[in-house]
Amino acid sequence: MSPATEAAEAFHRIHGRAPAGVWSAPGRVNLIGEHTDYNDGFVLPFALPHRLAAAGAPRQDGVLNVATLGDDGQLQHSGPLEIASLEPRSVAGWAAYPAGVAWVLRDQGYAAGADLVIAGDVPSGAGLSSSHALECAVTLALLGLAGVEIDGDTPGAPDRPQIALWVQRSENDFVGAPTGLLDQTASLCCTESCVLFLDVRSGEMEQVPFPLAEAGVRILIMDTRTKHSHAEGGYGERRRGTERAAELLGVKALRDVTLEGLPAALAQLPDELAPLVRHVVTENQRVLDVVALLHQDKLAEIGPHLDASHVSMRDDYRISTTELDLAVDSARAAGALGARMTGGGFGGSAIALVREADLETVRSAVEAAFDNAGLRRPRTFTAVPSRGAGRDEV
Ligand code: GAF
Repeated sequence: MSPATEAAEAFHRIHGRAPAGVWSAPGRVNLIGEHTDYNDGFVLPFALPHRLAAAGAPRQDGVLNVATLGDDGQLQHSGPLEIASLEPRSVAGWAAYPAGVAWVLRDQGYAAGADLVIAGDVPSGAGLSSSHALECAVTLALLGLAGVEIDGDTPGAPDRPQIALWVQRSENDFVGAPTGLLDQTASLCCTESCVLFLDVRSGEMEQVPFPLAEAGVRILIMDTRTKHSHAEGGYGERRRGTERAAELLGVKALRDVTLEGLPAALAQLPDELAPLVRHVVTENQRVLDVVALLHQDKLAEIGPHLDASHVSMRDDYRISTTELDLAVDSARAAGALGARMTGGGFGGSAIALVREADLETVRSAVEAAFDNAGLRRPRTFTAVPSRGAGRDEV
């Protein structure tokens, strides 16, 4: 059953009537371009086939009421959230995400209440952006229930990049997570069969074809099912480090440091900041190099850039973990063409580019490596670039 049908059926069970509509949004993997988004740089994500769907109906009393259906079939309820009284940090746990977007939409003049039921299959806590899938699905649902269809002909309707900025605001200011624009833009703007080349500074986007089947390769996702306790603090600390480095270098953002200017920039920086800058500057270049290879139909040749990206995150940005390194190293040793951790780091998932014929060998080798190390096996699956968020027919 699709997430949309599942959400619609659950809505019917809970509320005794059909929902007025269903909207869904995907999780993402980032192919390359990590921790570059908040440095005004480049990213290259694609949307997963995994989605979260929000089935909803309007309410007239200004209350947002959200229920989510967990993997175990259990429902969790947010309790009634009065939209007019929402304040930053006033809601804890998963309900902070839907409450946060309702808070932002209130400022945009959309303050009506809704009953929402969420269902879907984006793995949570896997670094695959389930929180952004939730935020994007809820945003589209609240807008849709207010009569605003983003791809329709509603006059003055916000476009997808505008909605991504609203979702970022809800995450930064309401939830309190200092994240960049990568995840919500991926969830909203990615398209089937393509990776999204986004220049975060200018907002320019290009859908770059990513023909995995034609190239005879697959992307293997390895969810290590780990999250390390320093994840929250570590992200903000890295972000502040890069902002401080930009300040010391007298540039608006690290995007303004070129590869040619990198040695001189590094010489000006304290030891603790130099590796962060080296990661961001070289990672931006790796995104450009991968896009250039994809433009030349050389998908199977991007592997070395994925490898270099992982080494840079492990050694310079210091956001990898034992499990992520083991997933990457064992996949590479078993014949993957390239591999790297994806997302914010400190746990979560790694990806490997694998020749179709080598897929099972690589998967088994990764599992064996975790067995031998006495670590819980990662959950592994392949994924193809899929459509972005939108309204579903059920
Ligand atoms: C997390 C953040 F939410 C993104 O904005 C991005 O910074 C990413 O980590 C690292 O590239 O997913």
